Amino acid sequence: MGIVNVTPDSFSDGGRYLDPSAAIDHGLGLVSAGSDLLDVGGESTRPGAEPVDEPEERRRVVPVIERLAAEAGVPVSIDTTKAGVARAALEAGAAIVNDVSAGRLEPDILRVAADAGAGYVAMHMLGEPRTMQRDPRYDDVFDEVARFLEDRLVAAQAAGIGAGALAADPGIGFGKTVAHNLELLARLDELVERLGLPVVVGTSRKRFLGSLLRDVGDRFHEPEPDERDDATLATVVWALDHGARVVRVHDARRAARAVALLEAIRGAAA
Ligand code: PMM
Repeated sequence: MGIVNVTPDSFSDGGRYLDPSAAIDHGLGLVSAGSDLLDVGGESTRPGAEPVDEPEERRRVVPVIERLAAEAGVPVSIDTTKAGVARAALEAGAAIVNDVSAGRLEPDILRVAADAGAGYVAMHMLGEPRTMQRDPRYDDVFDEVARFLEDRLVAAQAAGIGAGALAADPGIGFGKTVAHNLELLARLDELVERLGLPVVVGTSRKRFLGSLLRDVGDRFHEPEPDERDDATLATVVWALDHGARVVRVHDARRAARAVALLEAIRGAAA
């Protein structure tokens, strides 16, 4: 899943694709580079980010989705927590709703996805983006994330989304310390087995990768977001080898090459 952020303030690519034609070109480029899905978002979920109102979010994403849905040749998802944005995006040709609130912020988003027969990704987040990284705490991060996702998937089905249209995401970096992110990745195959549906993982360029490299020792400095694609790849390969079905990435070319190699090794093992 290639990321198209139509925002001025996303943490790694904010402002680069705010202009619709730049975002469309970027999305088409991600597909040429190997993306099988495109995820278009108009509101940054960066820790501390300020919310965007619905008309502005719609204004950012709808023209980009219209063109990408018509031309990219792959399904397009809308990364939003707002029911009205999801509806407009689905009317513009999106096929999937990627909701980092899992329907907690605007419960109607579930019905919007159900009525359109769209796919729906429910992601775990502790709290909300403005405050989620202020001292996140869990008694048992794995169990709490798994339970949350189970509950939200039940709510999604109750709203009419078919079981076959659902996916879940542990929400790496959304109200989680480095240790929480590591435990969720380390136990990903357990999560996949417990949920019994496709799992999406988004680690691309996230801050915990920089923190981990810094903490490994003084051989590495802490890389800036756009220097984290190699670290991202380690987690992409890990995630796919531990049951993830979708990885959400900024650098589709590197990820697609890693996937091709992983598949070659798997093919030889079979
Ligand atoms: N991460 C971001 C935004 N949307 N959606 C899902 N399903 N999973 C994620 O991990 C996720 C997401 C934040 O990253 P960005 O600002 O680079 O888009």
